[in-house]
Amino acid sequence: MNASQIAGPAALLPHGLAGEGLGYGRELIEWVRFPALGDERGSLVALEGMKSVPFPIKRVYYLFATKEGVARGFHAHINLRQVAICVTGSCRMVLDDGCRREEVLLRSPVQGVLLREMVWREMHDFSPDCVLLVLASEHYDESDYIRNYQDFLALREQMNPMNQTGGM
Ligand code: T46
Repeated sequence: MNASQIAGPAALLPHGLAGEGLGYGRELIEWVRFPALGDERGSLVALEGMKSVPFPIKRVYYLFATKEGVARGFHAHINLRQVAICVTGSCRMVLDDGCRREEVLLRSPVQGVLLREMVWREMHDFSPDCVLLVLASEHYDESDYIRNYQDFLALREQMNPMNQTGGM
């Protein structure tokens, strides 16, 4: 796929992604923190869309029993926001916006990392007990995935407001 072939998905972006929506000028790594509501019995975390989670939650899934040495992800999403929380165990997540590539260690049930649109993600080094909980802003849609890194870079470049001429 080349940049001209992916003009379709870019043109169809429901949020009209550009600038802020694509994360320009923002930190690549954004943590979302959840207060632990504890008492003498233990701890509890409540995850609420548009409250502790910065979007309405349409889908929840979790990764568990990931085999040793296996890495997952290796894709970006055109129109999906997610928060990933390691509720038990740990894993390393790499985020890449085409300009910056940073990594975080997820190992806390009281904070998650925000996965914005058009950010390439990879997950590595899952501990045997890792349960990675993911809250998603949209239902599952395979057509929303960009699974080729070169296509991702081309689409990012095409959507960069610095490259927009402003007219047709
Ligand atoms: C992401 C990272 C963090 C479904 O049928 N429904 C779903 O909601 C999901 C998430 C997946 N699937 C199917 C699609 C594949 O046949 O489950 C299989 C494994 O999915 P995938 O290879 O995409 O899994 P990961 O771990 O590479 O990526 C997942 C999410 O798909 C992705 O959105 O951001 O976790």
